[in-house]
Amino acid sequence: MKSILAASAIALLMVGSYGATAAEHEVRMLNKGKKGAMVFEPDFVRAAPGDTIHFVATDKTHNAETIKGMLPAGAGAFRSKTSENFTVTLTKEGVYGIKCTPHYTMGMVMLVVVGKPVNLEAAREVRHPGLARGRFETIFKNLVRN
Ligand SMILES: [Cu+2]
Repeated sequence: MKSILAASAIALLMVGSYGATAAEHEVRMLNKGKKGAMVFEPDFVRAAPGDTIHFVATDKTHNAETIKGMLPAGAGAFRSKTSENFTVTLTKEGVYGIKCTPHYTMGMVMLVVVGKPVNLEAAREVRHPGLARGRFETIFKNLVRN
């Protein structure tokens, strides 16, 4: 019993020192959501450095891939497997543009802002095909307003 208590106390201390501010965010990949067909829901996440994003394959045929030009300097690009859940921890501050590879032109995109949006201007200049362009315009407008 004593050792269990000691282990719990150590675990609590570790949570206190390492995990106090790290949050988990869930983004569902959907065929149909509140904003229409082929969406990430939510399509905007405000996070802190060290937070974790869970992409949930609620519907199949979707994935999450970083968009070229929409990543903070030094951040790693990623591309998840289609129809599978995917988890990523984001440590670099800045704006992360994310698309579903098969449904990019249908506007299946989202944005994560980690800490300060240090690469916002560069990210806004990236050109997008089809419906992705309008969706990003709306997301960026809301980001600047808030
Ligand atoms: Cu998709």
